[in-house]
Amino acid sequence: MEHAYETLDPDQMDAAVADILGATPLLDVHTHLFSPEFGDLGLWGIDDLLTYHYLEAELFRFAPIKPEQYWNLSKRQQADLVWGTLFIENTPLSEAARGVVAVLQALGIESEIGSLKRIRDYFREQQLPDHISRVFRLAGIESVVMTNDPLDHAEATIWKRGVKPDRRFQTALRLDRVLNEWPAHYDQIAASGYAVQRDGGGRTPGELQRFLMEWSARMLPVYLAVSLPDTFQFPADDLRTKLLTSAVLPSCRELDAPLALMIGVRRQVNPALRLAGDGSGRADLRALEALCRDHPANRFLVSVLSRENQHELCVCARKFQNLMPFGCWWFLNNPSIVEEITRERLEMLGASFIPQHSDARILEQLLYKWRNTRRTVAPVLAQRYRLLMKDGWTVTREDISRDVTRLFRGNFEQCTNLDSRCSQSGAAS
Ligand code: RAT
Ligand code: ZN
Repeated sequence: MEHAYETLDPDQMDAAVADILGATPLLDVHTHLFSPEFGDLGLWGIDDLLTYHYLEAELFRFAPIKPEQYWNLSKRQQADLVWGTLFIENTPLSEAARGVVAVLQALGIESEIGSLKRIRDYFREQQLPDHISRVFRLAGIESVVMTNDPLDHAEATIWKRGVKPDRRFQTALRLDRVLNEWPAHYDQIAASGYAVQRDGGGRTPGELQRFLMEWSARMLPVYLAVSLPDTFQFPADDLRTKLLTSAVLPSCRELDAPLALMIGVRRQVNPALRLAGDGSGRADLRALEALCRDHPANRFLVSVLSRENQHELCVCARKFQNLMPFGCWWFLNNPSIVEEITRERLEMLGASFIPQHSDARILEQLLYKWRNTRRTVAPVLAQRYRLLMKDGWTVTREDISRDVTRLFRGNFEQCTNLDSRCSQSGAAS
């Protein structure tokens, strides 16, 4: 148990872990951000921050306005209403609301009551490229992974122009429309020259693979991804199983890329709220066991939305080398729940998981979401080290650094096999 390096005392642990977490540039493995090349698809600034769908859901709890009336307002009017309701008439106590306050503080903007004009002036003066660099630096983030949908018309048009995203923004090929809404979208794929059918029959498997490979050549995704309902079953006698096994999983193998599964969303529980109208439900993780067991040559990055599924996910990860749990997703991204899940994962998986991603939709959210993550994870990690020391192990700064790097970078790099894929393709990033 001798280490060559300086060992730490238990009472130095909180500060040491916080320092190391603060100084390590992290990878954000799932966001909805876009690099500047995607123009207006990339959201930033105060009006986008205030109209974040997490805050819109909260607005309807505090203001009598009906969703239809809200959607008829301009974005600026919506932002005024959210600000007035959640920040002036009420205290911004929720995580999403506190997040806006933390962003303003991180950027050095004074947010005295009623100063929305001053905040808007600040953002109007920013030049996007410099602003992005500043936000990344202040958030301690090296790169983020976008969510890229080849069946989104506006986005696909930009890709077809041959865009090469800023290298701090990596790509993930999103498959929700393919795997969850095939009957509504297969004709879009067919219209672009692939012989796919509504029932998934005929030449569909090969042609869908060809579609995925061509879009992957264009996007260079670090992984393919899909969100799945709480009712997800696998294998099942359904179109999703057919498309997964005949086209998506083989494409992932050919690309040597993992498939990210985000399981447990109940889309449009209240459609009137649009993006804010989704809910969560407990999933049957036997489906995940079957996927990992029956497809050992595939790798899976997995996040589950229901709090009740978290322990089962850890158990499942102990059984399958090809499963990498990641993040505390969406309704779970609250300090109390992140703390609980992270502790559980450390206890069951050591450092073999990815603790968090931001799911940021608006650039500046990186500031509060990563600040919160560091704040919440640091004491949980420190407590593990203290327990280890009590049991007779010595812990050095180098140990902590190695663990933090593994948790927030190495596990993702290993799962996406980025080093080897880049060296094989000669790619620069
Ligand atoms: O967290 C969110 O912003 C959700 O709206 C979803 O986008 C979710 O993260 C997803 O990727 O489906
Ligand atoms: Zn997301």
